[in-house]
Amino acid sequence: WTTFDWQDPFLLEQQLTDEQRLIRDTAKQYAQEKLLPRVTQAFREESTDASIFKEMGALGLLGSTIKGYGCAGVDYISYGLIAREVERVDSGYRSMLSVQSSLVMYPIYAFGTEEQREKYLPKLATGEWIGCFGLTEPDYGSDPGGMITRARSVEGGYRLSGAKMWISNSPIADVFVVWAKTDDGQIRGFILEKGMPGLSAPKIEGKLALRASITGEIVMEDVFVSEEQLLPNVKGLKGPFSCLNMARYGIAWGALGAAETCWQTARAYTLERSQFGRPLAANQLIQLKLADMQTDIALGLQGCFRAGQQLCDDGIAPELISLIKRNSCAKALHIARQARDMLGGNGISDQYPVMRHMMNLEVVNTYEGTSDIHALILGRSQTGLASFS
Ligand code: TGC
Ligand code: FAD
Repeated sequence: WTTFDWQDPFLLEQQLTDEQRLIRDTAKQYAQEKLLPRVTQAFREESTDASIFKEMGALGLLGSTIKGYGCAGVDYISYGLIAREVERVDSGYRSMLSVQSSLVMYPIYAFGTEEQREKYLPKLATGEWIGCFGLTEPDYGSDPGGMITRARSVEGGYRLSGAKMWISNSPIADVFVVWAKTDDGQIRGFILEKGMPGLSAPKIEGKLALRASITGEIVMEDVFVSEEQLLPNVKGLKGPFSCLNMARYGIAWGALGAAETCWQTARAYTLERSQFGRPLAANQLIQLKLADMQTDIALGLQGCFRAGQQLCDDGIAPELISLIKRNSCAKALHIARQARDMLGGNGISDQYPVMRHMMNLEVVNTYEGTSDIHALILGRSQTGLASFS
């Protein structure tokens, strides 16, 4: 028998390569030293520090799985480990990282021309340019196939009209990857740039979650884009969904990072605080909650690791990504709610990170496909019946 490592029951640490550990340590040091000290204020004031993109870029954290074009070219387990470390501090910071990496750089890399890759990827990799991804519309969220945004063919290109809603980074974005239907009803991807006539991106005010990450709309009033701005190598919903596969995989790791912070905070707090003459942590009800947190996080991380191995090897089924995204978000949200409760009155103070994580995780459980939408994807996979069509 070996000794039980209560913080790492499956010894995930031993399953990582030296390179993966090094990348993880770099991300961890950055997140703890540079992001953690500013998150409370940023969340309180609902302010997004755009310089974070350049800081992440300098460390090779943006578009990190892409090979070439100034990107680090790391493997998918490393990408997951980066997301976990950043989200250990705040889901909003991980959101900034995932949108730039998986939803903007990935489609340009996977579906763009060589000219588009060379023009956009190096500046997105350094964080000099900030990107956003416009799929959701005011009337089409879970069902993006119904989108209204149109790209009408005109001489030399297209004119885009429509509105996108709930778009991370859009008010500060330089580059907009937007999905629209062309005259033949096909969904196609377009790269728009800040300053194009008819393009605006107003901020959405009053969010009670993910407040360190700016969110906005994308409003397009007959925006002209030339033929060169079309992503030529994909048609249909599989374009945006392929990007979502990558981002959802990162979220599955990231949400567990947030959960780990909540678990560790609750453990430390209940060891320190006494009621009825003994530490809270001495009570069975508290230990049960700690055991559940430990179990869900450890099993969840192992699932993410296995999914990462599949991505690195022969590829992965999107349904498995739905499974881990849904599982991580649901478990993390439950852990955050339990941790908040275990801190009593202090649990609602921003002097502790748990309520901020709890509110953020409401969003993480909703975006990139809600928990129930991922359940329906898994339901379809085992019954052969699509409940949503
Ligand atoms: P369906 O008929 O299932 O599929 C249509 C076409 O798409 C293909 N496809 C996929 N391809 C690659 N990866 C996947 N995961 C794919 N899922 C589907 C499919 O093969 C088909 O291709 P083809 O060639 O046969 O046409 O489509 P549906 O309209 O019935 O879809 C239903 C459903 C529920 C699965 C889907 O609409 C869905 O996933 N809805 C959730 C929407 C969503 O996730 N939105 C996310 C917006 S972006 C965001 O939230 C960013 S937040 C980022 C941050 O801040 O961190
Ligand atoms: P709806 O689709 O209206 O769903 C409402 C409820 O109905 C949910 O509980 C859902 O599960 C349920 N529901 C829907 N259909 C069914 C069904 N068939 N059966 C049973 N239940 C169903 N989008 C982007 O494109 N880019 C971004 O960068 C982006 N960033 C975001 C950032 C934030 C802070 C937020 C909050 C959202 C962001 N989104 C983004 C949008 C996000 O992806 C959508 O909010 C999400 O997909 C859900 O869509 P909806 O809000 O329209 O909800």
